[in-house]
Amino acid sequence: MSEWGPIPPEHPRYRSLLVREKLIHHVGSGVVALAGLVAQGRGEAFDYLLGEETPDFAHDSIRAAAASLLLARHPVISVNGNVAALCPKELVDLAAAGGAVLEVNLFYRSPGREESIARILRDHGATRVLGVGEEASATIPELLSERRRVSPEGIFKADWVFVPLEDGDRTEALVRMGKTVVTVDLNPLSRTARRATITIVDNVIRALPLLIQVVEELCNRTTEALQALVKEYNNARHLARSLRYIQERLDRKAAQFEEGQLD
Ligand code: PTJ
Repeated sequence: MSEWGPIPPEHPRYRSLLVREKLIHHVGSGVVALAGLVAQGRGEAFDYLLGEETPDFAHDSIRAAAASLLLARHPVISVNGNVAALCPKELVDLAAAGGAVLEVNLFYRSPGREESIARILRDHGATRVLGVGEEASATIPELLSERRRVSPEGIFKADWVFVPLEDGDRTEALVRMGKTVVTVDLNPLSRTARRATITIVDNVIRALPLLIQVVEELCNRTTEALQALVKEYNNARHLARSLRYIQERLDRKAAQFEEGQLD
């Protein structure tokens, strides 16, 4: 139900509108920051350019991300307001499949938000959620935003951190600390996309179920096989591929439009 009444299922952008409504609802519940709506709008614009489906090249980054998770000794999934609202169950399932710890980490930290996000994760089956209140007592060096406050048992000592929809400063800081940083970002030009070790250019809603599936598929592979998957991945080349994908898709669209085909 939107503010204006129910969204008709036959609306051409029904699914997209439902996602928006979910985020708007969670601004009200205190889970999503107001700026989370701006972030979603930016994501939607890039999703249009990708054709609103997981591009073929994204599967390679998902495979490398899954392999790197299975190789990690202390993997942590960093949860912000947007991802908690959009895919809470998938975050919990990914943590279970990959033996990772969940930690709430917010850019816009305000009283009650961390607790609301931890509650959503627990409602979806999480038994341990770090990063809430005083537990986030360690500091990421050289970082000024509230994201610098992390759990000493979680992000601080992690060797692998998953940071879907992240800001560039923290990605850079985590990489500088020697951690493997995996992100999901629809914008291949963002600083996070460029600085992360592995960037999945896709909508987090589509990417997370695929990532869980691949983690489950790869979990019995040998260390050498997993290392080979990570080694053959190159993030810069991957981002170049994503830009070419968008460029070629737009060229095809432009040619269609020139012929008067607007569908
Ligand atoms: O909950 P908080 O306080 O930690 O704040 C979370 C937000 C997302 C508001 C904060 O991290 C932020 O301001 O992020 P940015 O700098 O706007 O970056 C968000 C990035 O995520 C942008 O590059 C968007 O294109 C991208 N994005 C937005 N929605 C999605 C997405 N990528 C994948 N899937 C999405 N659904």
